[in-house]
Amino acid sequence: MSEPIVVSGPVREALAERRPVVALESTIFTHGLTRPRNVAVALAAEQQLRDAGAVPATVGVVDGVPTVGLSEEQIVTLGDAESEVVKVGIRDLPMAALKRTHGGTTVAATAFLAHHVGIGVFATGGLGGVHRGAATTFDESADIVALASIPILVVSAGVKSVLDVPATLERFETLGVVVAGYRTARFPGFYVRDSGCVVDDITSPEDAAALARARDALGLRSAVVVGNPVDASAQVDPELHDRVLVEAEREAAGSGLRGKSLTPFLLEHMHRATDGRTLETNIAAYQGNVALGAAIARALVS
Ligand code: PSU
Ligand code: MN
Repeated sequence: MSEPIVVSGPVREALAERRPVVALESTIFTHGLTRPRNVAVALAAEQQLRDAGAVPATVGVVDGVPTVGLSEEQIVTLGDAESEVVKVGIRDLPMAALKRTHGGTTVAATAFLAHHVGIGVFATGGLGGVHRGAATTFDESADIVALASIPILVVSAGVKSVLDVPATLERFETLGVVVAGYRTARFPGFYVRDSGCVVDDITSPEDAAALARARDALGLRSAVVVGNPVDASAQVDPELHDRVLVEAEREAAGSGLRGKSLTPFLLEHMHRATDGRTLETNIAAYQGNVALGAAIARALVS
């Protein structure tokens, strides 16, 4: 039988030589960002990691095969409007294998695959979490359960602010997920710097690496979530943000959207309603997280 998970040569070598490796997800460019910007952002993130002395490991599903360390050609294929690409969470991996589909992996599926092959650090834009109204819909992202059970370190700009951030932080607390604010004691709010929620702060990539080491030394199996706020100059005006979000939610509710199409729908609505402002913020936040991810991966191997 062939390998269930393919790891690229460069990623395998880097891991064997204990060089810094940072995993990147693919849902962010298959379902989160608009084309053709998406592929440019994905490739730029990889280059940013190389320039910072880390090896990029973009994770995705190619013809049903979970792949850690997509080639440039594979990134282009997954990000291309012509190919049919599904959003792949953990539970979608077997179905994608059966149907041999291409897939963009979510935070949950990326964390699972990256940890499985021995990667300790992962950078993304915004995490999934508890949806607003989840008390009746039960809609909470599989990212939550993944972060509760996969010992990886994830750098994000917080939980996507279209979600119920306080409820998500409550779930993290319940499930034992380690949460830290990078140079802030306020958990970041993805499109905005401050979600209004309080967290413990850390001040350096070495602090983040030390948290992951302490977690491992204790044998804890949960993720370390490092919340890294987007630059002040790039955040969405909080008032605009809240106004547009009310509309986005109303439209989503009106269209009866459920399941995994809800998050992409909300993000897309926010992008359109702000004339692309949130798109720029999303990209800026992602770049900041990639930079911090590289620094943490370096600290982890030194
Ligand atoms: N961050 C972004 N854009 C995205 C996502 C994250 O900047 O599109 C994706 C992530 O892959 C995350 C997923 O895991 O949205 C959450 O989707 P859901 O709520 O259906 O679990
Ligand atoms: Mn959902």
